[in-house]
Amino acid sequence: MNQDKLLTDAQAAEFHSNGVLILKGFYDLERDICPIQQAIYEIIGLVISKYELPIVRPDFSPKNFDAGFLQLIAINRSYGAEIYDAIKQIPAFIRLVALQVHEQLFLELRTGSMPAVAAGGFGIRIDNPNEDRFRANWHQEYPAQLRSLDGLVYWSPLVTVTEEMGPVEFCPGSQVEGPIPVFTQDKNNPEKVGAYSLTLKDEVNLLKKYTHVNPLTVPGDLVIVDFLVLHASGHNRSKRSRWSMQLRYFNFMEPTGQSHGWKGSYAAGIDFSQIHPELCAD
Ligand SMILES: O=C(O)CCC(=O)C(=O)O
Ligand SMILES: [Fe+2]
Repeated sequence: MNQDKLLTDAQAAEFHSNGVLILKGFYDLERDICPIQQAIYEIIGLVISKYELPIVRPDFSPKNFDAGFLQLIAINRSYGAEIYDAIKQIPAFIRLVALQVHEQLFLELRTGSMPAVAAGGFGIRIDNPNEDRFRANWHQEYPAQLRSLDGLVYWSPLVTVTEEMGPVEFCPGSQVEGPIPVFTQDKNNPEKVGAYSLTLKDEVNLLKKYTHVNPLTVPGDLVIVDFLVLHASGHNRSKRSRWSMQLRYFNFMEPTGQSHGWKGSYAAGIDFSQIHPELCAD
């Protein structure tokens, strides 16, 4: 493993205090990010051809890799789901998931850990304008992912995120709450299912206790998020989808994860309430 540290002491301290840390320009755009954007462009093209859609696109560039996508989902929203499921299988994306720097960051932030990649815990979100069904409610990552209590989300945008696109909102410092009980149904949004339906017990009061930040990021930036920090999707009120990558790492050494055998949550077909009945507020 690389002996040079990736983080300064000040950055590590900021992460330990806030539960969230932004590393500007962390990835090499040409090497790490552009091949993923190019493959998404090609897959959108394959779906346009397959359904013989009357959509004409400019040639690929990293700035317009999603050209045609909004027209495509306007014709049929299910074409978007086809693309969403496909793109997490892009080899360049899987290479990014497994980059050694992710393991090294974990080791620097979690002393004595043995880092692990959360199976089924990586993907590429497409937050479409004015679409609420797949917006993440205020949540902690742990109930939605399980694996281990002290995991990290590595979040990185594929587009320049503007205020109108609804950047992710965080409550710095809220990881000190520890795991918070959740309701397994969202009464206000009955269309939400699985991890999307979880809602925090006593959400209103919890959210008042902390300041909220919603940092703007650009491709190449990395946001590291503690599995216990409160965060939520913003509302995309722009005219472009907000494309972003999520990778999740956990720690084989952490006792709660060990006790349930590092089980996954909804995406692994597991009923979270069976593993942690004490965290179910229903
Ligand atoms: O990108 C979003 O809107 C939410 C991301 C999130 O909750 C996560 O990456 O864990
Ligand atoms: Fe999350």
